[in-house]
Amino acid sequence: MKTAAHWDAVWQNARVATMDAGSADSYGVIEDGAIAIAQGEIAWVGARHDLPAAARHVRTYDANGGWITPGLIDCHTHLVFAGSRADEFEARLEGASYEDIARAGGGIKSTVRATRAASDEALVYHAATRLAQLAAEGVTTVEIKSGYGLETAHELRMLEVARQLGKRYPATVATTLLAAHAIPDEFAGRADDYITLVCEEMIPRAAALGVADAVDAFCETIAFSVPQVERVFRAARACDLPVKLHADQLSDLDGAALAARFGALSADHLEYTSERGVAALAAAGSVAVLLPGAFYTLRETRLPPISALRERGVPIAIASDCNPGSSPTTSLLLMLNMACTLFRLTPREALAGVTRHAARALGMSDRVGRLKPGLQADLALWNIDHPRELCYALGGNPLTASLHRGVLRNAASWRPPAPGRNQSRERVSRLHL
Ligand code: DI6
Ligand code: FE
Repeated sequence: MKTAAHWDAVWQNARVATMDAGSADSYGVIEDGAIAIAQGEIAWVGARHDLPAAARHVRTYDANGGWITPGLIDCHTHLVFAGSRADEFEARLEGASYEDIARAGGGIKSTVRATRAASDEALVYHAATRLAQLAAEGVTTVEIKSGYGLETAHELRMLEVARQLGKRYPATVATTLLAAHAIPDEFAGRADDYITLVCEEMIPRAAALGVADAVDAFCETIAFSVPQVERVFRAARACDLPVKLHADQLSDLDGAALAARFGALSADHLEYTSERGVAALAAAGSVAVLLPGAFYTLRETRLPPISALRERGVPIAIASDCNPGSSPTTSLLLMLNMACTLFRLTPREALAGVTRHAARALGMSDRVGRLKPGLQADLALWNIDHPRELCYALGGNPLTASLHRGVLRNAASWRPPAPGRNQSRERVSRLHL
């Protein structure tokens, strides 16, 4: 542990919610707290009166009596994509069904077309804009999935764009290969052949290039079957990549149990998950990631099995699922409110869902998600009277400042210059793939 002589900064005059497990109130409240930072890591957390005497010589920042929580973590997004599906939103309100739209070539496929056609610069620009919107509400770590390329070069390009975001902007980015998201037109009627391509080419290449931290799949009647996902997971395992799963979102295919069999970091959505599936998740130690934005947008009425998850002690995370079809949102604070209002999570459960449990869903518990010595100094400072207010408000943004790896950041200045209008897909390989 670094002594005060090596500290770079001390934040004080703060009320701290460490979100560390085991604390009596589960927010981990320290009234009149202080946090010391050294080389981008948290060096010390505690009550101000316990600060060592040498802290006097360290540069001190005043939190003005506000609250400090861990930087928030959005552990399930599809942040990199081009185009908008507002036309489909409008068409549905004028009577078209989701199926009509898909048959007319819309839905996920329309986003695949727009994403393939977009230049690297356009993809970075739009994703950076969304990342800045998340960051403006205190998000310091974000998971980003591919899945709108559905072709080796384009899937790898999406992951590379996500990696670039993590290098260019002050946020930690975890990437997930979701090549098994939909069956591309080129493989219509040949889903097994597409899965072969995913297993034999996409996963090994993503692993070799180091652009994927995990592998995900969409297990659903309209997407991939259990045996197809098992092939994907075996290929991931052969490359030492952990897995996650879009499970039981629209029907119960026993997706949660499938994820558990492979020791998945998380199983996500879970509206139709059975008791058996919940028991399997508990035994495997997988996190249940709930996505209230998709539940709301699709006007789903079947609730995820919250009480069973609680009873079995399955850690629950909350994420935005930011995507242009089923969850067009970049507000994790709104997701906190929806998790409480729609799913009846308590504010402390919801807040754990975007901090310590979200970190676990990414396999990053030793780096982010709590205020604890040795973890990244990712902090969100809030003008609130109690952390429950982060869940209570429907809109508004009480963030006053945030730090990523100990550095104060300004999300408002992130937006890169807008790319020219006519850049197109000759740029596919520019990101050294
Ligand atoms: N489940 C979802 O809700 C999104 N992907 C998935 O597997 C939908 C993505 C989209 O409609 O573009
Ligand atoms: Fe998703």
